[in-house]
This record gives sequence, C-alpha cells and structure tokens, in this order.
Amino acid sequence: MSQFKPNNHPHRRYNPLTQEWVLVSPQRAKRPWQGRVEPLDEQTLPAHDPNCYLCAGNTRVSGERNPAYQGPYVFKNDFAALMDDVPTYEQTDSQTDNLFRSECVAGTSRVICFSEQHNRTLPELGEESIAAVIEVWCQQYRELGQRFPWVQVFENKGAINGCSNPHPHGQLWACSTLPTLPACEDRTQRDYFENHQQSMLLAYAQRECEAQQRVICQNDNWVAVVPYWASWPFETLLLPIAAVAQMTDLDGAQKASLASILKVLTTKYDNLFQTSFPYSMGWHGAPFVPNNNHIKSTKGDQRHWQLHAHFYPPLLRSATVRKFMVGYEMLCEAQRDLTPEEAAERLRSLPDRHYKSVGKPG
Ligand code: H2U
Ligand code: ZN
Repeated sequence: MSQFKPNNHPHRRYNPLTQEWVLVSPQRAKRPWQGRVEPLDEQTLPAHDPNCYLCAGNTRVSGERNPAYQGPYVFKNDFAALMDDVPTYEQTDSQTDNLFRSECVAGTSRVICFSEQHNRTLPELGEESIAAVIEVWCQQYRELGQRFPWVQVFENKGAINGCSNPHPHGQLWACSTLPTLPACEDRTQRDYFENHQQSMLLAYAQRECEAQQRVICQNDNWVAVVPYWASWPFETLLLPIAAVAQMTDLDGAQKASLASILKVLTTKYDNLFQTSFPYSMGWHGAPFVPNNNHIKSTKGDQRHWQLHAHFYPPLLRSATVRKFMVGYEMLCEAQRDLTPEEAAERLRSLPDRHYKSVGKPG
C-alpha cells in the first residue's frame, strides 16, 4: 500500500463552524462529464432597462415607483418572507411538543440595489461604488440591529442560482430569532473560545496567512481563502485579519480595503470561466442585542464572534457545468473532487483585471 497523499487519496475534512464533514475525492477530478449543461446566459445588458423592476425611475410589481436613484438604493421587499407584525403565539403545545414544535418569527425583508446601473455587477463597479454598498450594509445593520438579533445580508447572483433579475442587487432579511446556521456558528465559535481562549476564525485566518496554501488574495485587513473544509468547488471565506465581531465595528480603513478585496475576489471569479460568475454570498457577524422586549435577545458576550462572508458558487468546471449537491450529499455528507488547495491555486493565479475590461483604458 502506498503512502497517503491528500492530493491523491480520498479523505474527510472537518468544518469546525458547522461541525460537518466533507468527503474529498481528488482521484476523481478528471472524470468525464456527460451530464447537464446549463444554457449560457451572456446577453449584453443595457445600462438602464425600462422593463426592470429594480432600475431607477421604474415602477415595481407593487405599483410603487423607484426614485431616480444613483448609487445604492434600498426598499422593502414587495414579497417579503417575513412580516414586521405577527401575532405572538399563545403558550401552546407547539412550543413544548417533542415532535410537532414551532415558534413565531417576526422580521423584515429589504432589497438592496447596488447601483442605478443595470449592467454592472460588483466586480464591474469602481471601488468607491463598492464602498458605497458596504456603507449601506453598515447602516442597515446599525438600524435593524436595534430591533432584531439577526440581520442577514446576502447576494444571490445569476439565473443558474435562482436569481430572478440581472440588475445587480442583494437582499437582507432581519428576524426576531437566530436562524439555524447562525445559531450553529454561534455555538461552535462560543465553544471554541471557551476551550482555547481565542476566536476560532481569527486563529484560522492567521494559520491560513502563514500557510499560504489556500489564500486567493489578501490585503492589509482582509484575506480570502478557499476554506480547508470547503464543500462547493470554488467556495470562499472572506475574513478580517484582526478581531472584528460585526460589520458595524469596521473602521474606515477596513471598509476601504474590504471594497478593494471584494473587487479583486469577484473579478477573479468572473475571470475563472470568463462569465458573470454566479454565487450566493452573505455576511455572518455577532448577533445583536435588540432593545425590544418582544424579540429574543442573545447573550451579551460576543468575543467569540468573528465577522466573515461566505461565497458559495455553484459552478464546477465551466460557465455551463454546475455542481449538484445530490445523492450521497443529500444522504450522507458533502463531497468534492477538486481539492480546496487546487481551487485556491486556480483562483489565485487569475488576473485581478476583469476580462471584459482588458484592452479598455483604466
Ligand atoms: P432575487 O432575484 O434574488 O430573488 O431578488 C429579487 C427580489 O426583489 C425578490 O425577493 C423582490 C423579489 O421579492 N422584488 C420586489 O420586491 N419588487 C418587485 O417589483 C420585483 C422583485
Ligand atoms: Zn435594472
């Protein structure tokens, strides 16, 4: 029997944030693909589309008209999944029943248009325009953190990923309870902090910066890695290099360098398959302690929390071939062929300049 090599032999890796394992099967990376190929969605878009619900000056489905905005624009989702005012549950069996348990949840949902430009995704915006989006995220966290313990800012990008509108936008959902995944990350980071007297993700970022095996790009304040335990082929984790519990704690320099690394990372993503790279991304940070008695508050000490963004892109080997999380993954655990180190190496070696801007000035 030959010696074990992680680049050649199947093994499992542990995700300390979710307490889940992923099966890595690098020996399988060259298998032929005869499965589903997605249609390529590469039409050239106008800077303003009179039929887009999100463009400036246009009327939305609700009949409300968007103002002639410039830069980011936030509005309440016309089809919100959460409602601000929900009747509170009476103490009923459903809160104590072992098998049929439920609880009420209040919340609010908003749409965040990144800019008035219908045809410019994050990597195609200038750093100042990306900084304006970050500023809006911070304002939203500050405002909604007064009322809700959890505010989920995210971007769901690309038709292949279920996004309904190409106008560059993200969303936020704020809610009165900690959702499942943030609650799990709260628990695992808290346990790690209690056992090791340091923040899990701060220690992790430092180890990744030292190892330089999975780093895609970094600057003075941030590092983007394909995490050791990634389950999606080109999944990334964006981490501050210093302790930061929540987006509202970022200082001016950290926000400016966040705009810069977001541009580099999303540019590399687009350059990978020379396509507008689809993904779901979102921010996780310390839950808030809202000043509203009706909302479930979290414990005050948040030193275990480290702000971070997850990027989960579905593409596997080209602009048209995606990974499916099915079969073994639905029934046992996530599985990947390409190692995280190989994925990081491919992204790292791509240019920082967007493929569409090559040959153009600036
Ligand atoms: P997604 O494509 O990521 O789903 O985002 C579009 C969101 O915009 C979606 O949640 C909302 C949808 O409910 N929307 C409005 O609030 N008003 C509209 O007129 C169109 C879409
Ligand atoms: Zn538009």
